[in-house]
Amino acid sequence: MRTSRAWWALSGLVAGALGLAMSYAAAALLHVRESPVVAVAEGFTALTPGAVVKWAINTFDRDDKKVLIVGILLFLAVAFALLGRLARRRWWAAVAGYAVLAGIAVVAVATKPTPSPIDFAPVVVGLLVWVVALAVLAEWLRNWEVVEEEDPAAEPAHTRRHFFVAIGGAAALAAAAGLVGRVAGSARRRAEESRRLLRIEGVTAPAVPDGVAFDIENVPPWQTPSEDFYLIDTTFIKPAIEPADWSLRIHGMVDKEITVTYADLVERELTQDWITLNCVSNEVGGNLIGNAWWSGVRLAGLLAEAGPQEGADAVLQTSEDGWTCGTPLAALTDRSRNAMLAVAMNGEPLPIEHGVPVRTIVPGLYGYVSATKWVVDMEVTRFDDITAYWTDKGWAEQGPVKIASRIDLPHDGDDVRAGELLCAGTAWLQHTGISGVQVQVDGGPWQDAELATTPNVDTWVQWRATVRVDEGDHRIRVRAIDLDGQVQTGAVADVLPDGATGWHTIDVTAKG
Ligand SMILES: Nc1nc2c(c(=O)[nH]1)N[C@H]1C(S)=C(S)[C@@H](COP(=O)(O)O)O[C@H]1N2
Ligand SMILES: [Mo]
Repeated sequence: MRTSRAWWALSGLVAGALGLAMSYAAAALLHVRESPVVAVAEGFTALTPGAVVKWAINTFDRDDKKVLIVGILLFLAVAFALLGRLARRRWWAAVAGYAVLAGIAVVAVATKPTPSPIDFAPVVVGLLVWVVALAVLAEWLRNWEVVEEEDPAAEPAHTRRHFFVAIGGAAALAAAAGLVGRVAGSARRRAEESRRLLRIEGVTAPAVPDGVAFDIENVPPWQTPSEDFYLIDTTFIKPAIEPADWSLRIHGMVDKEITVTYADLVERELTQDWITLNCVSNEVGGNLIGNAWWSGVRLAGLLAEAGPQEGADAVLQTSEDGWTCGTPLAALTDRSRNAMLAVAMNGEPLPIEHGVPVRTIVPGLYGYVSATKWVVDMEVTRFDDITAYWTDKGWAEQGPVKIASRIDLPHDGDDVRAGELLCAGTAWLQHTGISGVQVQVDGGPWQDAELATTPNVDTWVQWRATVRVDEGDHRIRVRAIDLDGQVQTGAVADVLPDGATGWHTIDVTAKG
């Protein structure tokens, strides 16, 4: 053993630092709220007895969090160095050590209030980078050892140089990743900060209206909290636009091109309403749907100021990140439809991932043809003259929502008690409205469900029904009827090109 243990320890340290820096950068770029280290620090605080936390706060004052983070980093530095040394003789033990550290981070992330799969990505990135970086460094160290072993007198300059280049490169990469993380993270922090300071005159947060919810346990709430609202977009890095830097240009086939700044916009009369938004990619029974209180400015008025010209039938919307969609002009100018430039969601400025400072909301259209987040440009045009992000990929030009209903209780595969069985769920056809919901057991007669109320035709409606099930396996289906009397079709269609159809069906087993 001629190469010193110190080189192995240093390799472990550098590989560890590179993994950490990469996971930090990944967290910042993916807009995961916290990097793994911060998640661990928070989990640690949550598990620490109150008295100790109080002592820490008293002792370190406002620096208590920094002290904890520095403590964790020091612990990791020692662990990385030891794992590096361990890797010399017991490679798999070192890998297992990294896996344990990653496991701690996974637990910390999983115990956050609303973890989503993407939140785990930084941990995975970190673990992969650790293992690969250590493998590369170990490879060069071993070569160096072999050369020394074979000819102790020889100067192993060649292999040594390779090792130094590798370890220097890894350290430089770690520094670069750390910098990327800092820059991406600080843009987000600035945007968070100005969002937090935003006060929009007139925006309210009303209570959930009476009678809209049955408040049945395990059924999604009628109002979707913003942090639980589904997220769909094509960005890896969410645009972080300061309101002061935002403006919207309305141009194209108009009499007068106009540009609206954020200050102009929020001075206008506000419109506020409950509106359900859903994604064309929502499978039958899926959860790419949410219902929120939106506040904004009606597009009908803004477009009237610009004056659309004869022959125009579409508005090509573009977001700051370059995503596009084509929206029927008529849906935006129709004064009976509350199409708006939304500035707030559930009484708060839009969350960054939901389009702060301004997004479009159009009741009755799927998001992919209407709900542009971070919207900055609207060109009045003709469908014949444009294509947009999703229509380029084979989705339909027009995207009116389709009638749908969902069973939220019981769940597919549940064991239930034989006898009376409470079923509950939601149904929707925004801009038209739902007049009835029916459930069916084992292909029998359709039974009317009870409907909750709705404040307008633009939201989903909750339903409940009690059915009888004998002991054994059963299949339960649901269908909705719209306010024009049209019954939801049972014909199955895929989400591509213009939205899924078919009855949501679940299987349950009733036991005595
Ligand atoms: N800028 C931008 N806006 C976008 C998208 C996008 O990819 N980029 N996706 C759309 C789609 S397909 C849907 S379903 C809704 C989802 O909105 P949400 O993420 O706020 O729920 O946003 C729409 N607006
Ligand atoms: Mo969507």
